[in-house]
Amino acid sequence: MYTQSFSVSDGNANDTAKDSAKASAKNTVKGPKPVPVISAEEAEKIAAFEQRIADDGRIEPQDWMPEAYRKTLIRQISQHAHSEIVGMLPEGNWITRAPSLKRKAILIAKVQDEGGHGLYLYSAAETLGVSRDKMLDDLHTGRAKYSSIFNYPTLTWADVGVIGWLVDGAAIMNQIPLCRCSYGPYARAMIRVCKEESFHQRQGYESLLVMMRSTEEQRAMVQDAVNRWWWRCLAMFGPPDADSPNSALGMRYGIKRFSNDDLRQKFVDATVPQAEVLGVTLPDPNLKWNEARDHYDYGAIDWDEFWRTLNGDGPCNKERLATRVKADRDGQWVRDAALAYAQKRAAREAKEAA
Ligand code: BYC
Repeated sequence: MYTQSFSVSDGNANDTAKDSAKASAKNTVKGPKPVPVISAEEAEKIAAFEQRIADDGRIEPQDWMPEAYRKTLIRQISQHAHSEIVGMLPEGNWITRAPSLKRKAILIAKVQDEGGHGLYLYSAAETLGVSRDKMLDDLHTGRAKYSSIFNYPTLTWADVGVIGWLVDGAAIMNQIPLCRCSYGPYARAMIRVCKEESFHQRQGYESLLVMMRSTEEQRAMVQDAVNRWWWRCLAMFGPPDADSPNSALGMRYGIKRFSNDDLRQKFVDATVPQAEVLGVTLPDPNLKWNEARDHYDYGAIDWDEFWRTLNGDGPCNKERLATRVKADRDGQWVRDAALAYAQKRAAREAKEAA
């Protein structure tokens, strides 16, 4: 939790420092290093912001905020939004092949929910002054990240259930604390997202329960899917705390409430009993209850694979990006038509009012 005055200078103070340094460089050839100057007004704004964070209050779009806070939120919220809309693809792939009308209806609703989550999140990011076009351009050109988990293929119907159980389960574990994040629009968006994710997780688990109570072949299909998705889900929480460059800032600003490793541990502890009820084996020989720690111990995650996937070399990176770019291009005529209609309507209303 944030408790102390900032030891890392915020963006605004930095800008002031840079401006002051530039001015000094212009006016003097040599001399002492310029000391950053913050006006009394600026210092007051920083203090008010710090106090709001320390009091666990919410920062709203119209409030003053340090540039570093704005930037880290834009980075996280836009990546989160991209994850939602790319996350529609692996499951969307199974809509035409769902095994019954009921499963098809559930899957369509779930994929639609993910699209909705993307929209709330893009809207929340827009309140920070970044345009949706810019965010999408960053996604389409590979400048922005989206969750590593969506760069893997969904090979069987059991993968769809496992995504619900484990991927959505991991997403909820990460996202519940975000409902208390310091930025109001993000926190409010996350409340609705978490309610829907929790339904997604339960429907995934239920569909796996049905398969586990069925034939030997179906049980084997579920086990195979669990074997392929388990370790990727653990990696979803992000790099170990010691290798997480953004955590310190996120925690200090009340955006992140728990570290990557803490959330990963919570997920393991919650999931092991669920796997037992389901009757599947989690693919980790080192998974053991540790009485002293009051937690499960687990084996080593393949971080090389994680970073490779993040850097564009996962099994489906190229396919996922190409699909998003095509969807955007194919939807251009809809956006053009909506804009033309809005302009026509505004012109008619203006004429009528005149
Ligand atoms: N995938 O310093 P770190 C979902 C990046 S699923 C890709 O620890 P931070 C859904 C990280 O961005 C999940 N990239 O970063 C579920 C950073 O790169 P940059 C989406 C990852 O921000 C079902 C670098 O690695 N959820 O919603 O402190 C269906 C170093 O990491 C990943 C969210 O986005 C990863 N797994 O912590 C549909 C939740 N992990 O930006 C959809 C909100 C790390 O410096 N986000 N990186 O270039 C968060 O809570 C945090 O941003 C993270 C990372 C825990 C993900």
